[in-house]
Amino acid sequence: MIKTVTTAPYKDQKPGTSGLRKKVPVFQQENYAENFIQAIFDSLEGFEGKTLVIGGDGRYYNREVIQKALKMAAASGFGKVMVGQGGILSTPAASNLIRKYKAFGGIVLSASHNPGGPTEDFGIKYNIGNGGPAPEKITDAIFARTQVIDTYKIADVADIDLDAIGTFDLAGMTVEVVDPVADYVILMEELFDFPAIKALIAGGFKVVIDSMGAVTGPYAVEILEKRLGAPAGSVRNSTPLPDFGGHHPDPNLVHAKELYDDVMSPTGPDFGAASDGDGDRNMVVGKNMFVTPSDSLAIIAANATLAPGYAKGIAGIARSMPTSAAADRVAEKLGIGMYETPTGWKFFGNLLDAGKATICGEESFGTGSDHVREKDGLWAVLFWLNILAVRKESAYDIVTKHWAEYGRNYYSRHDYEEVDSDAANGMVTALREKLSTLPGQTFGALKVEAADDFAYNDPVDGSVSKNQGIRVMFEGGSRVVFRLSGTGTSGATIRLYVERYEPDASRHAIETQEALADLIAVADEISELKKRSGRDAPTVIT
Ligand code: VG1
Ligand code: CO
Repeated sequence: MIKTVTTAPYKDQKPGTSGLRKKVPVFQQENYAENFIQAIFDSLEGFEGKTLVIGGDGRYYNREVIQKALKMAAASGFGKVMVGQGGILSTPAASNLIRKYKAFGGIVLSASHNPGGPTEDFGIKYNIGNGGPAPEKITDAIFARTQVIDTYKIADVADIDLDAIGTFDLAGMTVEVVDPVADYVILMEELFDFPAIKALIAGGFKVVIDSMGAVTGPYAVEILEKRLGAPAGSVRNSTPLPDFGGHHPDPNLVHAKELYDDVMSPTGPDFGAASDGDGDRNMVVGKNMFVTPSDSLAIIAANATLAPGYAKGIAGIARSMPTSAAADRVAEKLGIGMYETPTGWKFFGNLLDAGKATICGEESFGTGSDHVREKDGLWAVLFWLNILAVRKESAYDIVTKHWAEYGRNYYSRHDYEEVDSDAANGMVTALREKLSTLPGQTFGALKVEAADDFAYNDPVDGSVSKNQGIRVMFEGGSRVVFRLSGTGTSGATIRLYVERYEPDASRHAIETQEALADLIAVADEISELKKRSGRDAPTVIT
């Protein structure tokens, strides 16, 4: 029943910030997905007879790759695979299953916030036994293996019915098709004050969630509508579709604009949220208050004890380097540890496992905690609802009071998408060469204090990750950061991150782009971003 198939390496299977992402037609090449999956298995040791979790965000090609992965797991000697019904598992739900059932690891099929469909994106990522993304040591080994792979093993058997919950045999391996939502809901009910949120909603507080045709639909319907009593229809675009119904499931001010406009209208809902393709991100919007992800992290951390799961307090906070320093001030006040990591959730795993950090976040709409080892979109939404329910104040009041207490970190990210790769690399190289000459230079009222290419020394395992983003820091705490995206699939995406700290509460109501205008101009002067990219404006401003 087990066949060994001869194959040849593909040279382009290097995992990025979060797994391998390519266009669907690339994944549909002969043996392309098989090569990568076999390379994962070949890079692991000791999984004989153990359990693997498999699921995806429902995008185009999800079911086909799940069938391949099941047959290959059987051929490689796994004892059991737990797979979400219909092939569905959000990234945080997959992380939870791995942890709860002590699986050896998991394969999550998703290209997350990238669009889906026959000519759009697909992705494969591997998660380790703690439930989190494989660390660089493993992704490097997987890539090395893809470069020399010459065979893969697969069970030559019929497909499993992914829509039927139950236990099946596949070439001697057990396949358990599970409800993708049930265990996740149990976890959320343990962490948050559901009765308080239910009372808030029963009192007329109107909440909407836009699942953008992606994976969070079934989770959000079960939690918000069925458990918390929000009226039917409160979850929009709630059926996961192979092309996300044409939505670009990136919860930002461009792609979730409808929801944003609705919440901002005087008669619209009181609170809205959107999530991305695989359910690990969140955008949170209160009436007249868009909450930046960096502020969201800080405010969740500052109010953490209001949620039952965090009532005893938090041990530390971790944020990715480009995320604003708003959370740092909260950590300082609480007298707890603060960690700054490179972009990508895989860097939080060690800190969470070691108990150094309880809450983590990224500026890219990702927030999470030690409840799983991934960022978790619905978790963040529930955390906000819990805080709103207990404090009985609006999101607007909560955010402005937070700024008054801690100061405001004005913050924005500018993305230049699908830029010519050589032009983008040229910009980064030129910036690197300039770094040592920048300190001491002045640009208008701004004086450069320090400039570097961020390197991270993991305090738990001692590993070092270099070249994680160019930082130019100015006196007074302002900074600009440049990075190239590691998740895009065509050309290069340049990300510019801009931050200014404003302690003075009388200056907290300035429009963000205005408050950052001089820094944005200096960023362009230092990097020649516009000239080199050939663009006069960013594709997306957050
Ligand atoms: C982006 C974000 C990063 C996030 C990553 C994966 O990476 O900036 O913060 O961890 O996506 O998120 P990059 O390399 O494109 O900047 V997801 O929701 O796509 O799994
Ligand atoms: Co995602």
